[in-house]
Amino acid sequence: VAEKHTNGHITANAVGEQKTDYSQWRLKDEDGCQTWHYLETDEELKAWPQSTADKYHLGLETGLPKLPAAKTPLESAANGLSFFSHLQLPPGNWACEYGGPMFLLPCAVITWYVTETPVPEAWKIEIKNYLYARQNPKDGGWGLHIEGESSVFGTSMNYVVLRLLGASAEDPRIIKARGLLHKMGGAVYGPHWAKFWLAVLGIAGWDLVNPVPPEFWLLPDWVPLAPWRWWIHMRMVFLPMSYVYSKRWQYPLNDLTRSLQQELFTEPVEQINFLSHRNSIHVKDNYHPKSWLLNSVNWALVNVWNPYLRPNFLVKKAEDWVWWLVQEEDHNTEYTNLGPVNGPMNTLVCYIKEGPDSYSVQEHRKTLPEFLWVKGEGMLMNGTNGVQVWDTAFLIQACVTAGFAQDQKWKPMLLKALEFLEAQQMREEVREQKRSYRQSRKGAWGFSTKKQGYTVSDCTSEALKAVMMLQNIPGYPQLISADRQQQAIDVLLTMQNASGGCASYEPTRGPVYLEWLNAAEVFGRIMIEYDYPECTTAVVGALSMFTDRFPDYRSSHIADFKARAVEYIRTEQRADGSWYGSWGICFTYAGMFALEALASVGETYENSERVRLACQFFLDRQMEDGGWGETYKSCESGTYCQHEQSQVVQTAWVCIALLEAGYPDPEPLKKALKMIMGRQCANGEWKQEAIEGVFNKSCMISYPNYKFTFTIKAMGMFAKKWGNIELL
Ligand code: LAN
Repeated sequence: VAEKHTNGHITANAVGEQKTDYSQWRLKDEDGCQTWHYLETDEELKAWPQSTADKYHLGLETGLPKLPAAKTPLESAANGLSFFSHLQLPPGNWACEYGGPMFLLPCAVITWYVTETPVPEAWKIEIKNYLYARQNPKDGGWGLHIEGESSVFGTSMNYVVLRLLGASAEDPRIIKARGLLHKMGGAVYGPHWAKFWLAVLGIAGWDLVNPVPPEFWLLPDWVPLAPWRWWIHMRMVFLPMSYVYSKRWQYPLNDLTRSLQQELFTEPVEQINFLSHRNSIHVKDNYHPKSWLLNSVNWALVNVWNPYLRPNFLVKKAEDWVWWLVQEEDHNTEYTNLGPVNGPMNTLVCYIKEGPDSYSVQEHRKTLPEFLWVKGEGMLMNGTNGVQVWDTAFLIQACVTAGFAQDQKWKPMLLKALEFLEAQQMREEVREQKRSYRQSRKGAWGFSTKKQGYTVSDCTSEALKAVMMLQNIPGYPQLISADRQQQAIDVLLTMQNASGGCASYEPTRGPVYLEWLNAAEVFGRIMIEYDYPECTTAVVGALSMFTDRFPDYRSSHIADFKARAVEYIRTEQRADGSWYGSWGICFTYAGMFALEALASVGETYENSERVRLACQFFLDRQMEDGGWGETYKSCESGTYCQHEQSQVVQTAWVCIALLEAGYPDPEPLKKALKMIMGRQCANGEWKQEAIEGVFNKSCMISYPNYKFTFTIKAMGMFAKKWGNIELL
């Protein structure tokens, strides 16, 4: 196909499909804040050469050399590390695509559109390319996540994105998507969040949107339903959403949005009774149907409270309080915000409240790009502003486990990684911690960056473990003092629930029946924090390692915490020996953590019936080729769902699980490691396989660096236990 040059080396083929020149993209990493840049001039290109990491992430040829073929697990691990080491970024961290969810680009693109924020041409092109690449070939739609079946949420929202970015209504791919959308009943059958964005765009009336009353924020703190008790991701989305809802703010209609009104619905827009579609929802979108309680509350709000009762003074009070909380969130995160949904929504709130050229809106415009990522398929939106701390911590741990930390060859890389963790530890509480309902954070680590600034129980634990492991090795500097390690422990000790388990960002604050108010439809278990075996195990591990080094620091508190935490892990085990995983897919992920927790208190195959049962659960599921493979359906359904292909990452998880458990027979492990080694490329790389992670039971998310970190760890553990024997 003939290609012609346009501005900025963007090319278009004969059918008008555009593509940027991938040799012009660069990833910038400043203190862990990652942004992609499309360089346009020759001077820029010369001054800022493309790195190996850039090339790798963009799917370009890296030119990394072939390595001597690995025969033993440690050789394979070293080859993997050799490849992975080239992807380390200057501040010391690793980056990656963190895609999967298909409802995030709409948040950003719709926000840009209604706040009239210019979007660079190269971005528009690559966002469209990504969405086309991810369009389900079968029916032309999009699902909740990249591997999911088409839904109204995915299809309507991504359809809108494509059109806002300039796709023609007559493009065959758009026609196909529209056809599917109509077959599903049109955009009125989308979930709450889709309806919200349609109302913001002015495409639908606010009547279509179930209530998001800011008044809720005025409930006294003791009320069990008060929003401060909700899971942080829900309340921080509810917060700006309630402001926009209260204002009934809409973007003025224009030709494009008027046209979308005709395209997205199955009947002429003038004839649609939006109010009657408040609860319309397609089965594919209805993962968590609304409860009768929520339906009744919504009914009362729509029919009684809003039209007759809602006093103006209360509305003002609620909006003011919400605005204050939005400002605190913006301030505390330097406008990065907790996540990719509340970030765009806070932007919109600032725009409504303070105007297009305000400082707050300008800052938001600068930080939103931290969520975007470019890969071979185009530009997508990450689930967080990165996976910096998390992946870096695991890489350090894997290297120490495999004995690589003593090797001079890897020392500079690991030192850099340690420096990164040092820089990313949170050193201060947020201002107004109590009033803004924030968990303590001094000494903690988050998942991505210090700037984002949210404590996560297991991120703090994994980072602290990595620091302790490395600083324990002669030759590494004590970058993080004993004091600072103790601060991390102080935070962790605030995070245990009455059950003994640990949740993610905060101890659980609300009752389980809050789930009856789950209005999102597309997600399960989102309203409060729950106990997670994964998070609990990480904390147990950090506490154990810490007591080995500082036996006198808060020792009785730690011992009590650990005992109750491990007891919680025991009670979470299912009758078949397994544990359900909430953040990785699924039983293979949680089982690895649970067996680590049990091993940390000396409970192993030799002395524990439950550990033997857990091992058997895995052995029963080992595949012909020695690997394990589980599909994301496990997370949705709560039962182990066999993947047709074994997966490198899950196989590594199970190997780690069996090694933690002290499983006495090396044969299944050898078979598994052989499979992993067999999949390794000549340059040490492993290729991406099925998606690894999950949240809220229904949405999958990629952890592409796991194929390096967990394989290296598994090989290292095996070699330590059974020797670095030749397997291939
Ligand atoms: C994450 C990513 C990391 C993850 C682990 C650390 C792995 C976990 O052990 C604890 C929970 C945590 C921090 C987590 C929580 C929910 C997140 C932030 C995500 C899965 C990444 C994306 C997701 C977020 C909620 C996406 C936005 C969607 C909404 C429904 C608001």
